[in-house]
Amino acid sequence: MEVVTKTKDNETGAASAAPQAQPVEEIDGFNLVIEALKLNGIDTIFGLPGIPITDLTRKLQRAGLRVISFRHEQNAGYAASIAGFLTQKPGICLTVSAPGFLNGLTALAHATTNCFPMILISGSSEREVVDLQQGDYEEMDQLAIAKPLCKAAFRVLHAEDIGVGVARAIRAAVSGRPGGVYLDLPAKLFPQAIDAAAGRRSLIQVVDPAPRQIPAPDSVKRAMDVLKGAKRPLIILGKGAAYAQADADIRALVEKTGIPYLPMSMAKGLLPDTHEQSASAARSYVLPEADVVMLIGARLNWLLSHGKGKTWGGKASKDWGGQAFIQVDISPQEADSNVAVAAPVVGDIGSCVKAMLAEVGSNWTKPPADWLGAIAERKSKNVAKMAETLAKNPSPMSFQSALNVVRDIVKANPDAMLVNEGANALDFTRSIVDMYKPRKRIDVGTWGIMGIGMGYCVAAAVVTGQQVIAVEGDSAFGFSGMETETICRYNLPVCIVIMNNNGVYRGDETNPTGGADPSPLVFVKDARYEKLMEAFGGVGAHVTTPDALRGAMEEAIRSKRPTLINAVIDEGGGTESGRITSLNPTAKKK
Ligand code: ADP
Ligand code: TZD
Ligand code: MG
Repeated sequence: MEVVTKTKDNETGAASAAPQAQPVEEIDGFNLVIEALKLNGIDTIFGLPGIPITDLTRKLQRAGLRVISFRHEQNAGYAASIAGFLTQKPGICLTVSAPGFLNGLTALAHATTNCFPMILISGSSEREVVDLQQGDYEEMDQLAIAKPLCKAAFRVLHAEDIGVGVARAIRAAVSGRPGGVYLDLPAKLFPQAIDAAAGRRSLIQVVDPAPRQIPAPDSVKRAMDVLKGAKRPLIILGKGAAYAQADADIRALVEKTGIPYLPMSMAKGLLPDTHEQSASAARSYVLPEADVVMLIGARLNWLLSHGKGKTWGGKASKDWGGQAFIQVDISPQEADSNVAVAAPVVGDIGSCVKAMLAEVGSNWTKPPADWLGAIAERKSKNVAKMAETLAKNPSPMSFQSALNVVRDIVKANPDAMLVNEGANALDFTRSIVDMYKPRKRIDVGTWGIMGIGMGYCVAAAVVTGQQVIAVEGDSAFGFSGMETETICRYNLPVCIVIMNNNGVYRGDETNPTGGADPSPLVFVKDARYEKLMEAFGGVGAHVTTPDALRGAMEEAIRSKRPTLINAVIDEGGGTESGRITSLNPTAKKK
């Protein structure tokens, strides 16, 4: 701990040479923050320096924490959010006041929406001046602005309260349903010095930050009774199940019951996508046909068509399809959010799945053969159709012919992290590229947000130490592209593949007026994104064939060097909004 030795007289300005002066050890706000974080196992900070936290970033590094400095706070924030998802520890994003804080706020809201534990720590200006609106440097009432966008928000005004502030932020982020927490640290707090021994005593090492939440036995029994009565059962695994790190028990539950399952995007790989019980390739068949659906860590939000309507066999767009839902979730308010839930099981997924496994025992009756057979039939038909498409080799490359290469590379490198954003670049990757291990696929999440790309790449590389592969739409990449410099600066093993179709969804739109401005949906044709990586000392490649793409990806993984591969894709190959055209008002598209 960095302490300052002073004599008591220093504080009154009297000469410290006085013989009766007692030396006292002091510790300041900077060091209390650092010690509080260290005490709670925080070892990595994602952020961007400036007043009033510049010295904090230096001191954090000096204290042995890893400080990853970004080019824009939003990317640091996304990095922190996904670090939280991957580690179950709150990811920390550190920013300056007002604009830096606001730049980080999108990611804080994103963390809350996605149930990822994250703490945004922002420096703030002088309270007295802010509250009287006297026009301080970067003046803003940050606490008030953060509150509606996060799970909890705290401000620390006195050095002796830093321990409590950090402890509360950690607990709020990781306990129950995880989420984003804001911690406001005013500039004046950092140089405040207090007695070092009292300072140390004021720090809190959080005991059991995310306590297990054991489901009520009768709720488990109710759920198992519903499941036992099913003729066409289905399990849906969401990213809450991936977050829970209960991989072996989840796999055992799926395998012992023999129930077909669908992984949501970030739950892919919880069981390998090639698992015979995976119903992914028969999704549009199983959703309307299933009679009992057990959701494990997945919400019935837009990504699951709200559990109703035609997707679920309902007659009209808002009609219930008649399924009985079982919902396993840590949030007691989640059930009945969109349709009735017949059997809510409230608890942490690890405990819930264990309790259900105990009920399954060894003589569980597997689902009826006609249900499994019907799924298998659809699956093999769709898989064969997909194989045909993947085998084609058109020029220019299609999304499919390019992603066939990524599919092989991921298969050969199952420990690699896959980052994915875009529209068509997202949807095609999700359906074509199989995942083999839990928590390897990280993507646009609940909001379908563009901009997570490079922040996620940095965090994935830093937190897991694994090779990272990013499949990026050319538009998606643009939101965080400057972080290629960050990737090079920290020399991270990141291979970015840009599916370059010259625009948002497609690159072939024109200005209907015939004027000089291009369509709002297109970019500079044949942009050479790979030069961006070369500018910072990384490797760039421009590829127009699957063979060249394969060679470049293999070389990136062999060398572990930061690499950007600009994969030229048919500019007419995409559809508007990818797979979610129906959500787009007035778009009746190609
Ligand atoms: P997806 O987008 O994959 O469908 P969602 O983000 O919609 O997943 O749902 C995740 C759900 O998982 C949330 O409702 C959240 O409350 C829940 N959850 C997160 N962590 C846990 C946990 N450890 N135990 C139980 N439920 C959890
Ligand atoms: N801004 C933000 C923050 N998130 C968004 N989702 C959007 C805008 C809207 N949007 C999408 O939903 S996908 C997308 C945008 C701008 C980009 C699609 O283009 P792309 O992918 O190049 O990334 P494809 O392969 O060309 O479809
Ligand atoms: Mg594009």
